[in-house]
Amino acid sequence: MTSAANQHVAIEDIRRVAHAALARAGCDEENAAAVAAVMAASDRDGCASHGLFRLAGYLASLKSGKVNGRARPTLKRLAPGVVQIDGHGGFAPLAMAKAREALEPVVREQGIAAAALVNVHHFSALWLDVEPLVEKGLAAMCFTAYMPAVAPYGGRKPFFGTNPMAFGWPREDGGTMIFDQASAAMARGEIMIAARDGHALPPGVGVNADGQPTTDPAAVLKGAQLPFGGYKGSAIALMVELLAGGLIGQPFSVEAGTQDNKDGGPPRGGVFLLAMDPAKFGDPEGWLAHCESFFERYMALGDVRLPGDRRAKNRARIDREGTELPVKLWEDALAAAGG
Ligand code: NDP
Ligand code: PYC
Repeated sequence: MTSAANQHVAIEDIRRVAHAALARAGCDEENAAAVAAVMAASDRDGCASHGLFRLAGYLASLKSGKVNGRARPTLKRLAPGVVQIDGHGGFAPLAMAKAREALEPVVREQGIAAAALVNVHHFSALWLDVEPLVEKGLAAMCFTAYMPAVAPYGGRKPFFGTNPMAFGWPREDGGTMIFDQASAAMARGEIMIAARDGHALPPGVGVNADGQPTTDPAAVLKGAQLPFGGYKGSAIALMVELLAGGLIGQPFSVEAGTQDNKDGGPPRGGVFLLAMDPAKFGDPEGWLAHCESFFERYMALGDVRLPGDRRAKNRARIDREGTELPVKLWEDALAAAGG
C-alpha cells in the first residue's frame, strides 16, 4: 500500500531517471548507465540506503567537480596475480566491471587473484561488486574504506570508515551466498534514513559528540558510529583500512576525510577485490556437493536463514511490483533528470 508520504515507483523508472539525472550532471553514457544500474539494483533488492537515496550525493560530486563523470578506467598488471585498475577519479562501477573482467581468466588459471582499484569514488552496496563473479562459480571478497565515521573500540571519536566487506560463495545452478556488511553496527546510509524519517536507532549504534551513548540518529551523525560486535568488529574495520588503503597505496579513511571536499558524495579511495576458483584448491570434483551439504545442514537447523536470502526474496518481488519511495526523493530525482 502507498502511504501518503510515499510514491510507488517501478525499478526500471528508478534506473531511467537516475541515468538521465547523472547524464545531465556531466556523466557520459557509459558512466551514467553503470551508476544508475547500481542504484536501481539496490532499490530492487530492498537496500534503500544505497538506492536512489544516494543520487543527491552522486550529483553533488559531479557538480563540485570532485568526480570525473567521463573517466575511463585503465588496467595495469602489477604481478602475475595482481591487477591494478585506475579509476582516474571516476565513480567505481565502471572500474569494478573492468576489474572483474580482468580477474576472471587469471583466477581460472591460477586459482586466486586480486584487483587493486585506485582513484575511485565508491558509494554503492558491495554485493553488487562480487555477485557477477560468484554467479560464474568463483568465490570473491571485496573491501572498501570511507571517511572517518566510526570510533575504534574503546574510543569515542570517528576514525575508521564504515568499512564494508562482502563475501560471496558460489552455489549450485549459478546460485550465490553473499554476505555484505558494514563493519559499523549500522551503515551510515541507514542512520541517515532514520534521521530523515524520524526513527530512533537501536542501542549500540553510536555516541553523540560528547561521546555519550544515544539512539538519536542526528546526534550519532554528529558524534561517532560504533563498530559491530565491540572489539571484534573494530578489528575487522582495521583490516579493511589496511586492505583497501595501506596494501594498495590508497588513503586510509582519516586521510580520505582530510582530502575530501565534503560535498556529500563519496571520497576518493581504493577498493580491494579478491577472487578464488574453488575448483583449484584441492577438491575439484567434490567441493560443490560438499558445500551444498553444509548449507543443507545449516538450513535444517530451523530458525535460521542464509545471508542474502532476504535480498533474493526482495529481488523477485520488487522487480515485479516496484517499490515505495518518499515523494520528495522521487520528485527531486525527476527534477534533476529534467522533469
Ligand atoms: P545489514 O546489517 O543490513 O546486513 C548485513 C548482512 O547480514 C547482509 O548480508 C544480510 O543479508 C545479513 N543478515 C541480516 N540479517 C540476517 C539474519 N537474520 N540471518 C542471516 N543473515 C542476516 O547491512 P549493513 O547495514 O551493514 O550494510 C548495508 C549496506 O551498506 C551494504 O550493502 C554495504 O555494502 C553498504 N555499505 C557501503 C559502504 C561503502 O562505502 N560503499 C559503506 C558501508 C556500507 P540480507 O541482505 O539478505 O538481509
Ligand atoms: O552507508 O556507510 C554507508 C556508506 C558510506 C559510503 C557509502 N555508503
